[in-house]
Amino acid sequence: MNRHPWLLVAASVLVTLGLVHTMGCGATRSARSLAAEKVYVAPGELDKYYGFLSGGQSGSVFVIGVPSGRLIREIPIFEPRAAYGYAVHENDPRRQLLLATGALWGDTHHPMLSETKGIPDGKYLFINDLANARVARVRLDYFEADRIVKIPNLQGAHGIAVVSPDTHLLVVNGEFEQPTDGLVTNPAPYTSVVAFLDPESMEVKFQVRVDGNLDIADTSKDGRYSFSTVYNLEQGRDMGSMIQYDRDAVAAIDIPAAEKAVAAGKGHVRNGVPILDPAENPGVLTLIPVPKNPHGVNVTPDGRYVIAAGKLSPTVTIIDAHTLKIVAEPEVGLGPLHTTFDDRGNAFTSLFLDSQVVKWNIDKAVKGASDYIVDRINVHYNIGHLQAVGGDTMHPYGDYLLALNKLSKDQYLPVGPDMPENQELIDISGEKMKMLASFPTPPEPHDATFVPAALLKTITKQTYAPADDAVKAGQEKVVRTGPHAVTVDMTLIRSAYTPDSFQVKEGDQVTLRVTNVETIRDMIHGFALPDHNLNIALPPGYTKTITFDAGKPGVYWYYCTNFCSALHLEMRGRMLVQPKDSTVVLTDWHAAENVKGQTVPGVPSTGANK
Ligand code: CUK
Ligand code: CUA
Ligand code: CA
Repeated sequence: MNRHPWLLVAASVLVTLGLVHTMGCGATRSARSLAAEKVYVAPGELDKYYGFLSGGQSGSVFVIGVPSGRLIREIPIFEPRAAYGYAVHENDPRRQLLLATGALWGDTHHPMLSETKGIPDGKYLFINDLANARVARVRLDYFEADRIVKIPNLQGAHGIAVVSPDTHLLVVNGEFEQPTDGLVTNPAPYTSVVAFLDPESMEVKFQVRVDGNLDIADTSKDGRYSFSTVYNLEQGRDMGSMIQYDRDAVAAIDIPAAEKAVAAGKGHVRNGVPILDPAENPGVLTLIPVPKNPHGVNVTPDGRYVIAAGKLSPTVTIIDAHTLKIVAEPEVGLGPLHTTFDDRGNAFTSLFLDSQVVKWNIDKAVKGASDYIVDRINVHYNIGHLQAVGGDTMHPYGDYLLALNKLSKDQYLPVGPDMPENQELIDISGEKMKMLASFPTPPEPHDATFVPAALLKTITKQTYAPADDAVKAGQEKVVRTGPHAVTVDMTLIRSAYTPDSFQVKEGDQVTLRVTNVETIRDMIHGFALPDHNLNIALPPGYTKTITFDAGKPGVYWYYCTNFCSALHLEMRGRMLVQPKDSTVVLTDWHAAENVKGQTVPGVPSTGANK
């Protein structure tokens, strides 16, 4: 079909008009297109980076793609999560661990990647639970929390950091002060501790006592110091008394000196952990006075400086990371909270009250030059953390920065009385920062850290190696192990359960040991049992053992909750629960049922009644 030339002319005029038409946000359409292009990831293409966002009060970690902002995955950690069959049943060992270490919820704030030579090695992601003094370790090859530990003598596990450059230790700050001797000598002076954990055993090696609430942590790039902000040097118990001093402190702990003191037996052991009192161990703790109720503390990628954000002071304090002397205190704006870095000597500080990111040049600020502020960009609104890709390592990438904003106000339609939580992605590759995109993620993304997709690709494992307790195909069985106990060894593979039925009696405790014997990736099967609160998910090779009460007499269909094949809906089986005193012999469907107390390996429908 021929188009009239006039139509083409009209169309090109419209396009030209469109190009210069100023959009509501102040950007021209061409600026929009450029921004869109920078965050567009075509179907089938990969994001350049994977970002790990702490989920705040959701107790999880969210994984997003950068630059697309796509939500890729959720890693449940401190809370049960039905979507992943995680810690759902009351007898699930993970749920019991969560309860034993505090609660079925957590408040995750700071995701930290393990490092080798000052850059992420893709081995672990550590994440704190502020509320219950816990820290978890996520294995990045499986995207799964493999350790969750409770830290003794500490309340409010807030700032965490790995000791650079090789993850020698993990640092955890205690925010809420506790009576020094518990309640033994009440009223006792209150104090906090900084805990140092072995990243492999996750054991707390030692703690150092520091008075005043400990906030955020970072470490020097040479493994010498940990730095923690202390905002309540007043040791006030209410807000008014916490903001009396003009200066609080950055607490610098000399890690080798502390280790030496612990090795020499200088620690006071409490709940199995040696605690060093700095008064008895001079040189271990240095308090560097910084204004005022300081919040973030971030070490520059080259390891030269420590930047403490003033929060109630419009300044950041620049501290020499080797001499621990203050070298400059430049003004940056109102409510400075956190700082991150590019690879060209610039720092980016979040300004909570100004709702801005300010870019400033570190060398110029140290030299006292007047033109150290490079740029400012508005964010929407009330930014907390910000993180440039690699800004927390020795080798930042200098391309993208994620602003994690506390409030989104007019950015989205209200969702009920609430507004969605908001992230904004900023291009920091040029002199001027450019806003690229804004996207919501579930509440409350608190802080973020990133790995290149190219690294993740090399470490991700796609199947589990069968554990020692794995059930092998052909060795499925149903065994009555006691008057009120039945063990079911089960396997699953597309798309059937073996056995696909078993019988128990009312009052039985059923121990299900179930293995997904698939050997290819992405073949997760679920095991959901109606009215038994049982919902587990089994990745390929994975084994799970769980004991549950048989429940009321009846027929219960267990079924697969994860789509696995065209016969996914047919993937199910029956648990037949007979009444306690029943003598009925159930013979429907499967003749092999009702073999009294016998084990018939390999026969799918082995009875275990009587
Ligand atoms: S603290 Cu909240 S904005 Cu928990 Cu990371 Cu700075
Ligand atoms: Cu297995 Cu669906
Ligand atoms: Ca204070």
